[in-house]
Amino acid sequence: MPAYGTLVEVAGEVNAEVLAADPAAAQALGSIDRVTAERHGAIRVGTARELGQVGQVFAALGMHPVGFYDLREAGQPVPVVSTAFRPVDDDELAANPFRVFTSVLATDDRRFFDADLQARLEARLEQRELFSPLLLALAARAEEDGGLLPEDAEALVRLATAAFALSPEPVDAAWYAELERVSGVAADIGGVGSTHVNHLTPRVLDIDALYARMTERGVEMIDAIQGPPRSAAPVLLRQTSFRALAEPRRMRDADGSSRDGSLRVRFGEVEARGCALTSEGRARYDRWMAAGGGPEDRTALWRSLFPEDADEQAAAGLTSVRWVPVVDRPRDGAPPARDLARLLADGWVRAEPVVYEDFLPASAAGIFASNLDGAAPDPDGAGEGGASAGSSHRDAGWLSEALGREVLEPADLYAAASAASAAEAARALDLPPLAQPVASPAPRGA
Ligand code: OOG
Ligand code: NI
Repeated sequence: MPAYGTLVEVAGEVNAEVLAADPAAAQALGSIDRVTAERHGAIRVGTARELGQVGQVFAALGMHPVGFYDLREAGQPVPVVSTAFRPVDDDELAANPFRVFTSVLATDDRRFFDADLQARLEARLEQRELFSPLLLALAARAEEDGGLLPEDAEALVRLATAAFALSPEPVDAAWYAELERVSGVAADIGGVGSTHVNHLTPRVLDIDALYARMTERGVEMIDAIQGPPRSAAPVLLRQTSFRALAEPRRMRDADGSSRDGSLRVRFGEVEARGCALTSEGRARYDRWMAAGGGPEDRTALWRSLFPEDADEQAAAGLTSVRWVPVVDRPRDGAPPARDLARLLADGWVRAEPVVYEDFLPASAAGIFASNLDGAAPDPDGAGEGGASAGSSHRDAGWLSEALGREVLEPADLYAAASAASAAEAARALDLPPLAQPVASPAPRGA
């Protein structure tokens, strides 16, 4: 990955500094071991069949499809829909939450591909084999048996690693260029014979510091950090990336000869994670995203929607937290209240943030778009019409069917974690079941 070493080095420096300044605060959203090991990758495939195979490979590693992202609907549309494969159990997330943002091309979407191009594209995709039968068989066995013998496990890792590596095969230059006129992402998927990890993203504890330092080192970053503004009580996800660098690739011309060429496809990205949101919290984020305005207005709007204090956010019902009983709190006569916000204020419980483990569609679109060569194509160009005419049907149900596995809903996972902790806290404090704080609607005029 171009400049990956620099990115990981700078992320490590920044994390060490944030940790030294305040170890407890630095680890509020995961231990330094987790954060240091934490990566997300991104891959792109062409068909429902290929997506199903990806699902099998990741299932062998305990990674499940979570979330549905429609990048075709973004401000800068890309002809894919996506999910993320990741662990879902608390223990596994705490140890290593490795996730892979996985996109599949919508070849039947008339806003991007006319019927002729669709047919030629699908014919090529049907012919290629991203994963060998042996890899798929080993993955199925690993999933079924909950593991493999050491030599089989080694073979699985070796085959899977090779399947996600950049291929040295020459690229059909004319075909690649034809797809690139529709979308650089379409070319990266359908213009080559295999898939590859597009980027591998480390996590950093201060993304503003990282952005400045990468710029100082001469790496050209994209214009902005995607996601919410900087905050003392971060929520969701902030991301930034640097532009894809030209990498040498062999190109094949129409006469069958091959030559040295280059493609800009793989890039570097970094992320900072915050607390997961409740449905009201998410509604506020969506409202903030929809609001226009310059950076200062947008930051002011954000501050009016989200308090700058993690406990206040939790008590206001905006964030998903684990309610942890404070068992050694002195009993000073007054019985504990039967209300989580009150219990928090009175010191009977602590609110531990549930880390946001997923992605953001608008940020993802920004990351995709900022790394494409040239201007974004007109999404209405290929098709017969307006913004949503010609869109092919895709939703979480479609993804589940393509995968043969249920695509989980992130909000359900966060709500379940929070509810389970509330039930445990109630038991520990000898209280009846405790409801989550209910958020009031966002302040008017905000
Ligand atoms: C995926 C782009 C989105 C993220 O972190 O939101 C993404 C891609 O480039 O394949 O990686
Ligand atoms: Ni990414």
